[in-house]
Amino acid sequence: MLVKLITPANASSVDARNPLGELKMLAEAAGAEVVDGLLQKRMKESTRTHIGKGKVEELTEKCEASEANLVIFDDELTPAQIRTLEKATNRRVIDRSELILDIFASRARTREARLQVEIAQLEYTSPRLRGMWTHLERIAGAGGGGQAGSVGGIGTRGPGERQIEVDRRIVRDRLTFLRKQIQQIDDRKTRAVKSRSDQFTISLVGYTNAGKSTLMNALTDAGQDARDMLFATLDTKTVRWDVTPSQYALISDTVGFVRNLPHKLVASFKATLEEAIHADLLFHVVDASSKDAMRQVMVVKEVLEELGCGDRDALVLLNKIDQATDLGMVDVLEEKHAPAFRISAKNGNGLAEVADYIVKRMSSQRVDATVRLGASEGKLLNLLTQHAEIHEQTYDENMVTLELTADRTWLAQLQSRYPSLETI
Ligand SMILES: Nc1nc2c(ncn2[C@@H]2O[C@H](COP(=O)(O)OP(=O)(O)OP(=O)(O)O)[C@@H](O)[C@H]2O)c(=O)[nH]1
Ligand SMILES: [Mg+2]
Repeated sequence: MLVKLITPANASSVDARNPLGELKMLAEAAGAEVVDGLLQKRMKESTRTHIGKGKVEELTEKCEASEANLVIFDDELTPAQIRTLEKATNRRVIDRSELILDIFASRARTREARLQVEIAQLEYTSPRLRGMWTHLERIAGAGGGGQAGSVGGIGTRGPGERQIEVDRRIVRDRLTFLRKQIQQIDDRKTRAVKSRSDQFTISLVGYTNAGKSTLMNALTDAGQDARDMLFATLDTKTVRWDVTPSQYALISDTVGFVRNLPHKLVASFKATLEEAIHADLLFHVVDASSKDAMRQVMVVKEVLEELGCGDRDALVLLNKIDQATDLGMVDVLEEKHAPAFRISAKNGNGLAEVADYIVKRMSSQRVDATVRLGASEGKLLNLLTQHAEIHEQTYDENMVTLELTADRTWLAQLQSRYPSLETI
């Protein structure tokens, strides 16, 4: 059962045509079957029960009629509200943040992602721990464990089961332990990302389901999971994109964003998004076929701000142009975020133009260098004279020394292909 309260304060973030649409997709992504929904318009929320007292009764009746065993609220609830609502409806009650954390818990594959989700879940749920004791019995009976289909388990997967035997102190100890582990991974990750500084790096960011992974698959042979579902991608993956036969960039696919992403989650996903934070360029992929595109663009920008990369250079890619219907909106987006590209990751439209743009971008970073190579290395010498600007060329014995200006990434890539090319 989905519930949303609309107040003048949150009205602007509500999709008027389909107020419960995104919550439904999130619930389904967590493996729940949505049986019904309830909306209430009110001047402000009730401190005790979030929705009004009369609505709580209606909610209970609806739950009984539809045999719903879980109630999901679109807005954040206080631990006290959750307790009161659970008692009144006699059902497990969770809010949007807990739902998102649960999806992440069931999708996290790498050790790093698992640690991050567990930290976020513990941080989010530990203030509510007092409340947890009251439904421990139900949690134990719900068969959490993270399997899809164990609907009663939503909001309890991941560390949920563990809370049965822990108290706050143990939670704190566990958090300290997890943070230490993640710090080690973070350090390693920062080093790995920094070591790519010779390369041109691009990071795909965007609202969940915008088509980031599909784009990555179209450009490379990454074979990313690109199903029509929210948060299909959770772990960052970086692969090589051959922009031209002789030049490549490193491109990273990252976790999608969603509105009201729990803050704890954003913080703990910083390491996963390390690529985005250090990338030379962001590809901001937008689902241009969504009526919600304008708002989604804003949400992505907000999350990027939170991550401290709001000022990163971003190229807006208006994706799914093959099925976009509101072309007026696409025009507006294009104008506002120029230069933006209209693309279809699915049928490949517009991708050649993006590649051209990237080639230009990569060439705009020129460096002066002095290099040395064997005089007999004709092929390499040829490449250098073709692609770099040579200022001076001196021969001694059987070596050539060149003073030149060239693309930073092109030169780095040439050196990795020809280790005999020395820089002085
Ligand atoms: N028609 C059309 N569909 C597309 C296009 N690009 C992606 N899709 C579809 O949109 C859905 C989501 O694509 P993904 O690539 O998984 O999206 P994502 O941004 O990686 O999503 P998350 O990883 O879940 O955040 C899939 O069903 C894709 O087939 C496009 O250009 N045109
Ligand atoms: Mg994806």
